[in-house]
Amino acid sequence: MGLLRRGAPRTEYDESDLEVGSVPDAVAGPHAVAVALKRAAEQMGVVRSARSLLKLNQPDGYDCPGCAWADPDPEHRHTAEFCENGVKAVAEEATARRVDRDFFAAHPVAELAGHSDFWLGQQGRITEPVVLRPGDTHYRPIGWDEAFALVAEHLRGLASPDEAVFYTSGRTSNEAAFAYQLLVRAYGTNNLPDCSNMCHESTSVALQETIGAGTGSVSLDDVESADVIVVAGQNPGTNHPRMLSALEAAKDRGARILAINPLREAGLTRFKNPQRPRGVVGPGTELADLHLPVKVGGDLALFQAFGALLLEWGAVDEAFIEAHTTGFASYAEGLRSLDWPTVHDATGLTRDQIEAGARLLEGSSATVWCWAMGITQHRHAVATIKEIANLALLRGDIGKPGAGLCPVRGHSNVQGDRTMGIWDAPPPAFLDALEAEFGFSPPRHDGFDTVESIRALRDGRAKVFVAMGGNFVKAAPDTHVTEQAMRNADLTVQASTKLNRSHVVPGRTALILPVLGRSERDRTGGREQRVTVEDSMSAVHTSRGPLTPASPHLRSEVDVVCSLAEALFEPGSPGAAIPWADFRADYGAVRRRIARVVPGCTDYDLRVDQPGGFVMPHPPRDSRTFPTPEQKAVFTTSPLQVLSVPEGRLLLQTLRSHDQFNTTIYGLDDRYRGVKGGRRVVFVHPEDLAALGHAEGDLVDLVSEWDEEERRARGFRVVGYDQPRGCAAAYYPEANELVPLDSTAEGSQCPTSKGVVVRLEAAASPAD
Ligand SMILES: Nc1nc2c(c(=O)[nH]1)N[C@H]1C(S)=C(S)[C@@H](COP(=O)(O)OP(=O)(O)OC[C@H]3O[C@@H](n4cnc5c(=O)[nH]c(N)nc54)[C@H](O)[C@@H]3O)O[C@H]1N2
Ligand SMILES: Nc1nc2c(c(=O)[nH]1)N[C@H]1C(S)=C(S)[C@@H](COP(=O)(O)OP(=O)(O)OC[C@H]3O[C@@H](n4cnc5c(=O)[nH]c(N)nc54)[C@H](O)[C@@H]3O)O[C@H]1N2
Ligand SMILES: [Mo]
Repeated sequence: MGLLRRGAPRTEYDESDLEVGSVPDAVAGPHAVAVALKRAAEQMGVVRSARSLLKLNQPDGYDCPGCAWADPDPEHRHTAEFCENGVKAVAEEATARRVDRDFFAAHPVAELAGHSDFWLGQQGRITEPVVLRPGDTHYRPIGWDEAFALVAEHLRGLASPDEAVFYTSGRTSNEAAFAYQLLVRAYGTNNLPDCSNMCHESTSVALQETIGAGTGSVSLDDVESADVIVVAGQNPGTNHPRMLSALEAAKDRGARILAINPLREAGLTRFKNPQRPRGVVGPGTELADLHLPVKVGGDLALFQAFGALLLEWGAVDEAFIEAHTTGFASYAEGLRSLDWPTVHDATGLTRDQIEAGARLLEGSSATVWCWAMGITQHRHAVATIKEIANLALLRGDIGKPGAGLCPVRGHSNVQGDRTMGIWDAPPPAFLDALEAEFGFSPPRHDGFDTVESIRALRDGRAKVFVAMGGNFVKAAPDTHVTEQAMRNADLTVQASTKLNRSHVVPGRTALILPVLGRSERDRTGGREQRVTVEDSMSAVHTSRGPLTPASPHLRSEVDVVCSLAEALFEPGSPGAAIPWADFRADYGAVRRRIARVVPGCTDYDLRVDQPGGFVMPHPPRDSRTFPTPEQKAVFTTSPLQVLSVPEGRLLLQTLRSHDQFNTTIYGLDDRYRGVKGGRRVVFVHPEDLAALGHAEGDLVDLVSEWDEEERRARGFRVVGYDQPRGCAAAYYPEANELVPLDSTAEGSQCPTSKGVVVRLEAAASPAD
C-alpha cells in the first residue's frame, strides 16, 4: 500500500487495448478486495481510505452509496462490512481529485463534450457552483445566492409549473427527497420523474396491483432461512455483491438456488467469501443448484409454465389461496390451456429443464423470489412480475418466514425516495396528508415520468430541467433524442458531485450545483447533521459521513432545496409559509414532518436512531393483509407474449460490466466476463456469429430496428459468448442510443433496455 500514490486522472482509453480472455469460474475472494483497495488508495490516499471504509455500513457510520442491498443486524456486522464494488463507489466519491474554477476556465464545454464518460468522471469532485450563460463557451463560477435567484427567476417566468421537470436519482437522502417533493408540489407540479422510472417501476406497478404494496415482502433473515431462492434477471456478483454472503449463509443451512438468466453469470455459480477463511483458501461455495439459460424476454412464458406444472401436480397452498386471494379460478383456467410450443419458443428451454425448475419449487417449504433489471426492463415486464406474484400466492409464500418477494433495488436510496413522495403519480392519500400538514393544495393531476419528461422537453412543453443527482442524459434511452431534448431547455440545473455527460449537454443556460456526498460530514446550519435512508428490504436507518467535504463551498442537498425554495416563493404565497430555514438548520425538523405525512413513519425521528433503525410496515408481510381494492391478494391472468425477432436479427440486452456504477465508469475491465481494457463490445453466441457471417473480433455497427426506424451505434467488437441462440448483450450506457424512446413496458413506461431488436453490420469505421 505504501507504494501507492494518488494517481493523476487516467486519460482517454483506447479500445485497441481490448483483450478477451476466459471467463473465471469463481468470483470475489481476496483478489477482488485487493483490487478495490488499490483503487481506493489511488483515489483517496491511504489515510482517507481507512477512515472512510471503517465507517461504511456501520451503525454509527454511513450508508454505502452503491447498491440498496440490506445490512445485517448490528450485532452481525463485520468490521469491514463492504464489498469490492462498494469500495469503488466510495473511492469514486471520496477521491482527492478536484474540478475547480481553473479546470472550467481551461476546458470549453465543447471540448469537454468530446471526452468519454470515463474521462469526465476521473477528473474529480466539483468544488463550487458554475454557470454556462447563453452564448458562453465555458462554465464560470457563480455565487450560491445568485444561482438560486437565477433558477427562481426561470421558474417564476414559466406559463405553468408543469413546464418544469424535477428529476431525482436514487442516492438522495429521505430528508432531501421529502423537502424536494414538497418544494415541487408547493410550486405546483407533480413532474417528479426519477431513476426508478427506468429501473423497478414495473415492479412497483405489478406488486401494487397484486398484493397492494409496491415493495418487497422479505427481510434479510428470510433470505438466509429460505428453502429455495430464485434469482431471476439479476447479476448479484457484480451489482449486489453483499447478497452473495446472504446466499452463502442460506446455502450453509441447506437452501437451494435457482438461477434464471440467459448468461451463466460467474457470481451465481461459485463464490469465495473474503470474510471467511474458507473463502480465502478453499474452493468457495457452489451457489446455483440449477441454472436455466432462458432466452431474453422468455421469463413470462417460463413463469406461466411453472404455474401450469405446479397446478397439474397439485402443489398449491389451498388454505392460503382460499383465505387470502381472489382470482384463482380464472388464473388456473388460463394455465390449463397453456400453449407449450410457444413456451419452448419463448424460453429456449426444454420440457425437462422447465420441469427441473418447477420440481425445485414444488419441493420447497419456503421460496424467496429475487429479481432485478433482466425482468423489469421488458415490454411485458409488468405481466412477468405479476406471474412471479402468482407463483408466490400459489405456494402461500407471502407473510411466511423464509419466503417472499424480493425485488432487489438498485440505487442505495431509490426505495426511500419513493416512500418520501418522489413520484410522478402520487397516491391521493399522500397528497391529502401533505395538504393537511402544510396547508396548500398540491396539484392533483399526474406529472411526467422519465420518458414523458423527455418528450415534453423535446416538444417544447417543458422548458426547465432540474436534477437532484444522476446523469439523466446518459441514463435515459435514445441518447440522441434525449440530448436534443436537453439542449431545447431554457435552463438545466444539475445538483451533482462529479462531472458527467449531463453537464456537457446543457440547456441554453446551465447550472452545476456541487453537493456533499454520503461519505462527507454535513455541518449545515452549524451543527452535525445526519440523514436517513431506506434499503431494499424496507429498513430505515441513519447515515452520517465521516470525511471532510471535498470543498468548503459544497452544500447539502437539503440546503440546496431549502435555499431554492426561499428564493422561489414570494412572500404571502403558500410555499413561503413552509419553514425552510428551520428545515435547513435542523434536519430533525424535516423528520418530524415526515412522521406526520408519510404512512408508517410515526415517531420517525426517534425510531431511526435505534441501532439498525426500524422496518417500514408492510401489511402482506406483517399480517397477510392485502390493501388492494378487493382486500385480498389478486391472482392475475396475462396473455403469453413472445418477443419475436425477424430472421437475421438478435435480441439485445444492455447490462452492466463489473467496473461501473450505472453511468459512472470505474474502469474498463469486466473481469467476470473475461473482458479487459474496453467497453464497446457485443456478446453473441458463436454459432449465431457464424450464421450471420461475422467472426470474433470483427468490428460491427449495432443497428436497432423499431417501428420502421433505425438507430445506429458504431464500432463494437464482437465477442463470442455462451448464451441462448438469438440473444446478444452490450454494455449500458454505450448502447443506450439503440433503445427507442417510445419502446416501453406496458403499464409502467420503463424503457425496454433489455429487449432491443438489432442487426450487426460490418463497421465502416471505428467508434465515433
Ligand atoms: N457495482 C454496481 N452495482 C450496482 C449498479 C452498478 O451499475 N454497478 N447499479 C445499481 C442499479 S441502479 C441497479 S438497478 C442494479 C442492477 O442490477 P442487475 O439487474 O443485476 O443489473 P444488470 O447488469 O442490468 O443485469 C441484469 C441481469 O439480467 C440478465 N438478463 C437480461 N435479460 C434477461 C431476461 O430477459 N431474463 C432474465 N431472466 N435475465 C435477463 C442479464 O444477463 C444480467 O445478468 O444494480 C445496482 N448495483
Ligand atoms: N440501456 C440501459 N439504460 C439504463 C439501464 C440499463 O440497464 N440499460 N438502467 C437504468 C437504471 S436501473 C437506472 S437506476 C438509471 C440510473 O440513472 P441515474 O441515477 O441518473 O444515473 P447514475 O449514473 O447513477 O448517476 C451518476 C451521477 O450522479 C451524481 N451523484 C453521485 N452521487 C451523488 C450524490 O450523493 N448527490 C448528488 N446530487 N449527485 C450525485 C454524479 O454526478 C454522477 O455522475 O439508468 C437506467 N438506464
Ligand atoms: Mo436502477
